[in-house]
Amino acid sequence: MKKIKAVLLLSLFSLMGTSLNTWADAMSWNLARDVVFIKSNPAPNSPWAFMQNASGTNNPENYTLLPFFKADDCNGNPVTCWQDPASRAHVSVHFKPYTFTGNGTFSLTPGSVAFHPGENSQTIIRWSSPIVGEVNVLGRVNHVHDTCGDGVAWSLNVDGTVIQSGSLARGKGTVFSATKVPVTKSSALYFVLDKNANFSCDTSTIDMLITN
Ligand SMILES: [Ca+2]
Repeated sequence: MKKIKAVLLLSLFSLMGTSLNTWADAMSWNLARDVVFIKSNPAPNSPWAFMQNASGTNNPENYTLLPFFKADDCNGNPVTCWQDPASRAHVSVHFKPYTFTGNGTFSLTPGSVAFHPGENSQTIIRWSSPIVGEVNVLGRVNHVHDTCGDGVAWSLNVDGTVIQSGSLARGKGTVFSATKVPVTKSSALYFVLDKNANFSCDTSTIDMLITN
């Protein structure tokens, strides 16, 4: 009887071990969740970074980090931001309900990641792969300031290759996704937001989830 109990316990621990190992290998990176508590730039151990591209050619070789960072309070608003005051490219994560009023109006919920291209630059969200394997990407991008301008264009790039792209008319949004994207620890995924021809009213929001 004791032997049977011992075998059963051994089997149970073995199953638990399998389960834990499987869980430990399953990872996800959720843009808003991962950046909402960032307090320094670059953030230690974060795969996310915020960039711009003023070259006119959509290629990672031309991307540069947004130079200004402020946690918790940016331009008088309860947000953490990455931006370039010169180009006006920016990425912001909001902590409280936010309503823009000025040239039209739009509202954002707490936890929203909002971004805007620069006057002559694309704004880029980079995810640098911490793993070797395959990843899946699911996201939604919404153009939220529908009062003026000509909407935005976007692309999802793996290193220097565009794997999806599109345009959003004013006030419109779309889902983007990719599955089984092979990555190494030198790979990066980039979400690129482009102003189209006109820079006005291009505030957009993004949700982005990467899983292995
Ligand atoms: Ca535009």
